[in-house]
Amino acid sequence: MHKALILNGPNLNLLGTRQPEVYGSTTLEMVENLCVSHGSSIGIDVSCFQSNHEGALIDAIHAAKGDQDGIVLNAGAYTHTSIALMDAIASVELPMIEVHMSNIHAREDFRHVSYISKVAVGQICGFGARGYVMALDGLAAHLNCGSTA
Ligand code: DHK
Repeated sequence: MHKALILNGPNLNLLGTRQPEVYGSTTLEMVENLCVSHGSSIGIDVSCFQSNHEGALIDAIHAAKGDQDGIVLNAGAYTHTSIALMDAIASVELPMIEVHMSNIHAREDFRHVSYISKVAVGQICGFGARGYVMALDGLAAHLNCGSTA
């Protein structure tokens, strides 16, 4: 059985009440429960962590090396700013799928840039909570086949 970390960044603890017209009504707890149950159905043991702090997210990425087989990351606004998170992912050499609830490409220009994408296997955005399930499927394909093609 593979192991994957679902890692959520700043403000995602407010899912469910935060701008529901953008991020939907699904809470972070619901997202995490969905990931755990979907993971077990496809042979992935899922752990979840959320932090509003860049350093705590970097520490979680470092701790995943040797413990996890892959990461599903919604870095929130750090997506668009954090070279440190990008470097952390590159450093641990774990496959990472980037997720966003909203379609960042259909929003403000500053959300179109993702440092995270540069070190991601792929990006899923615009599908709300379902995006995390799609990311786990993508990670499973990558881990089982060495690619998502
Ligand atoms: C979440 C955030 O907090 C924003 O800063 C990103 C992302 C988009 C999301 O859609 O999940 O720009």
